[in-house]
Amino acid sequence: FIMNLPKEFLLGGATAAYQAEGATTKDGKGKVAWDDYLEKQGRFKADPASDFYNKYPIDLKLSHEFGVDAIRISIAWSRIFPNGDDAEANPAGVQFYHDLFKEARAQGVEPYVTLHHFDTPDALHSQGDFLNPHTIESFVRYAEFCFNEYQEEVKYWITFNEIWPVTSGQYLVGKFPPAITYDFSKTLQGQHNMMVAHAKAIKLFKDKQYDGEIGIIHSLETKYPYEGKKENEHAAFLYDVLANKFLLDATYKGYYTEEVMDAVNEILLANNGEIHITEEDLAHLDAAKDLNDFLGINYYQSNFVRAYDGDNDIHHNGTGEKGTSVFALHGVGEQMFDMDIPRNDWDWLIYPDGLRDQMIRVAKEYPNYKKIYVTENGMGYKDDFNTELIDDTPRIDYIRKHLIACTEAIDAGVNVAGYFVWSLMDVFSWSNGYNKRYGLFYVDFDTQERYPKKSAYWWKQLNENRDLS
Ligand code: BGP
Repeated sequence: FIMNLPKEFLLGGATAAYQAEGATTKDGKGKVAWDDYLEKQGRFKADPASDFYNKYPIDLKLSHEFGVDAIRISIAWSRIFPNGDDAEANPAGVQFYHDLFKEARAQGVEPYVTLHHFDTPDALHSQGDFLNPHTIESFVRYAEFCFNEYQEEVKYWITFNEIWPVTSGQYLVGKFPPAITYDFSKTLQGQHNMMVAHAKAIKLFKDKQYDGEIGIIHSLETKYPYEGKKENEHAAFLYDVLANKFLLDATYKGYYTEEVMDAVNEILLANNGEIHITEEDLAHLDAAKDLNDFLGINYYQSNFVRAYDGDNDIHHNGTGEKGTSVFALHGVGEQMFDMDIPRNDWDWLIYPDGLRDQMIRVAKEYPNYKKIYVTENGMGYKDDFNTELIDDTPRIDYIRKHLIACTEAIDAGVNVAGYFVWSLMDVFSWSNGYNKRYGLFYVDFDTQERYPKKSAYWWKQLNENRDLS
């Protein structure tokens, strides 16, 4: 068992356009559904967020200085095509990302670029988002534009960030626009359609022989039966299919196994839902199943699941009031919180073993996976600001334990190539606003000053000595 991180193991930091950039209406950027949704909600806005639109040279310089060798950035689709499917690209938006990527290269920070991170242009989102096939076509066209335009600067591409969280946020939990609840048909159809869009985009990338690598990011929270009980095993399995395995099958098998479809149909039957999967869709999935150069896993927590037959009942803890989370899906299962496992103020269970187990499972069940990066992992924490040193020891402990989980997976034979901490600097959180901080660098959102936290100094040292003990 290795306690040292391999020398070549990549250490990066993650961000996303809408959560970092601000400037939501600048230089011709088109609207996204979040703009109106957040305004109506009235709790917080995504402007100026971390003002990354203007401050990126500072964040990249800090990355360079503190041993952050790669940065996950996403392109805001609506900066490039304000309505998602415009005939012409918006020159100012296109230029912004050239400048950003060039600056990353100048600082020796490798950009890993996500094409879609929860921010479909409103013009397409309001027409059904990915439930509408036109959005699939528009996405592929936007992807091709980016592959072409940024081919000199970008060598690592990611099609989608977290298909399950975005579709469930939109159609099941109702915490993301259009805030629909308990609609299993839309949730599953949305997942499937986004996978078709992914398959088409990577096929195109490979057919046109762009230089570099391409992959997809799934949020994979490991589902364990509550109290290890037999009667809860099926619930954990159903929930795993819904959130993980449906997407993994689409990614790496190119079809849904009978076991997975049985589970999907059981969930849909219990909730009066339906899904449409055509032969043509399956042909697209099949053509792409061996083209993923890497899988990004975003991992924050695992879930312990108990069988549940009551009504759908979700309370999303979006305030950090510990103990308020409820997540119970009719005919699927209920998440339990009373185990002897630490959790943060948002009720996210801190369970590094789940990351190791998940990576081992992917390698075993999907042997054509090639390579894994942890593309997000980190700890939401209410940091106390002071000008001396922001002491975020619990975050350091969290990151260290999850990196150890990576070494355990490597030791078990899994090809884990790197880890991106969420987040590089503090950013805006979709459903929590600004009190749930994740960054190595503290952002004073009033002045937009950056301050390295204790975790940033620890990270710098880790990158040098690779010592996890
Ligand atoms: C992931 C998203 C990120 C980020 C992170 C933390 O689901 O990809 O965008 O937000 O979770 O989540 P939260 O901000 O809800 O704590």
